[in-house]
Amino acid sequence: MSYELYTKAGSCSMAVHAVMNELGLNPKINIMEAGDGPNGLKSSEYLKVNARGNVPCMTENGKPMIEGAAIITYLCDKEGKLIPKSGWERAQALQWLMFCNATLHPAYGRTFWTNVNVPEAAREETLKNARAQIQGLWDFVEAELGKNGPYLCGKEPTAGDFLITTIANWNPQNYKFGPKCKALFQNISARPSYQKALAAEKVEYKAAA
Ligand SMILES: N[C@@H](CCC(=O)N[C@@H](CS)C(=O)NCC(=O)O)C(=O)O
Repeated sequence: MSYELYTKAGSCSMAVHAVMNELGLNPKINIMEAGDGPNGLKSSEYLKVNARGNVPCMTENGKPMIEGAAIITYLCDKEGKLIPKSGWERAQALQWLMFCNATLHPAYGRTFWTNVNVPEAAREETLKNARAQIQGLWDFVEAELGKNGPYLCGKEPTAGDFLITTIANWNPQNYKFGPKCKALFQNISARPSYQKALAAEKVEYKAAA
């Protein structure tokens, strides 16, 4: 199998990058940028690969697949790692992967959207509310890790740990992470697979500090 990954530095696609490294898949990495220039997400060349013009996009033997959580689930199932095969353990791993993908990521998306689209006069108040909601999600994660840590599903890392570690690094100065969250970010970001993704995307990891 030959794999390629289209990713943008430090974005949600970096979690797919780290998971692919963890699985030993050796993808060819294409670092994309905003806009329609060379390596642009909206360049005509990239739109032929992924008409959505976003990341992540993974190709397997030239066939493209989008949606990070779906890509991660497909690859982990195929390799038999990071998402248990069946039963309650699988349900828990999927719960946390979806929490990151469908709850935490969109909550951050609202702050990014506000920065660009809300007129300056109303922006700070809107951002304050959106950030308070994100802080509530981090407080929830901290409490859950207190019941069953040190990873989201207990003793061993699963796929969601890679996505949550990546999202935590988006403007980490705006949020207060508890010690259990920080320890999780530290453990995951120190793994060789994650370090390799950070180096390739030229990203500094700050959320564990
Ligand atoms: N639901 C999608 C969301 C993908 C997404 O929001 N990607 C962002 C980076 S985190 C992106 O490509 N933004 C640039 C754009 O849409 O132009 C997924 O999880 O794959």
